[in-house]
Amino acid sequence: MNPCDLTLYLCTDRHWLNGMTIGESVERALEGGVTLVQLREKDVSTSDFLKAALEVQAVCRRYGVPLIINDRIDIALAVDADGVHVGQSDMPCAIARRLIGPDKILGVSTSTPEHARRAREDGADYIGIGAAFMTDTKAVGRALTLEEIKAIKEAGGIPACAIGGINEVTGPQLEGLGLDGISVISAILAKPDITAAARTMREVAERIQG
Ligand code: TZP
Ligand code: MG
Repeated sequence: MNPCDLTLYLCTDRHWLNGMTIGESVERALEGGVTLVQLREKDVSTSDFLKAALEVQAVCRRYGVPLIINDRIDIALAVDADGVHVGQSDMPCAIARRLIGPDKILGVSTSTPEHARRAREDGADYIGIGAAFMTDTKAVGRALTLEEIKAIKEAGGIPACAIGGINEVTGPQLEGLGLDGISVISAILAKPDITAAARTMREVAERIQG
């Protein structure tokens, strides 16, 4: 298994499956160079979440890419996933760390420098910073400025990726902010050729790193 590489971090979204299984869509993205996968399920039953987790885990393991579970620590523990990602209204980071143990990957969504500092103090391995740009995928209120993204990254002092509205047009604007990668849903999964879209976004990600 590769360590936690934030370069091109795919979050899943059932909305775009178009007849594929979630495992098939993730496999296409992995084929194009995704380095980390987060299973992000909203409004599914626990049993369907568990089923999806096992399906995506089997694919991720074949590619040696870690699988992170969004929000549901119980699902992560049940399948022995590689990590958990929590938002500001989810299980607090410090408690999540206690529940999953020291060796699992723990990520936290942040939108202020204070969130980022607290995430580091409470044992996060990485932060997601967003929303970087406006997006139709999630109600985000407003987009952060590039200066805010840089300040959040610096306050955290741990690996960080930006999320929200990142595509081949907006992504290059993130260069020079000190980011370790980008997290993407629709710029990969909403595209007819998921593998080609992932390849394009991988190039964007490598260009903006550091
Ligand atoms: N958190 C902040 S914005 C967002 C999440 C999960 C949605 C990202 O989706 P997209 O399609 O890459 O804008
Ligand atoms: Mg959440």
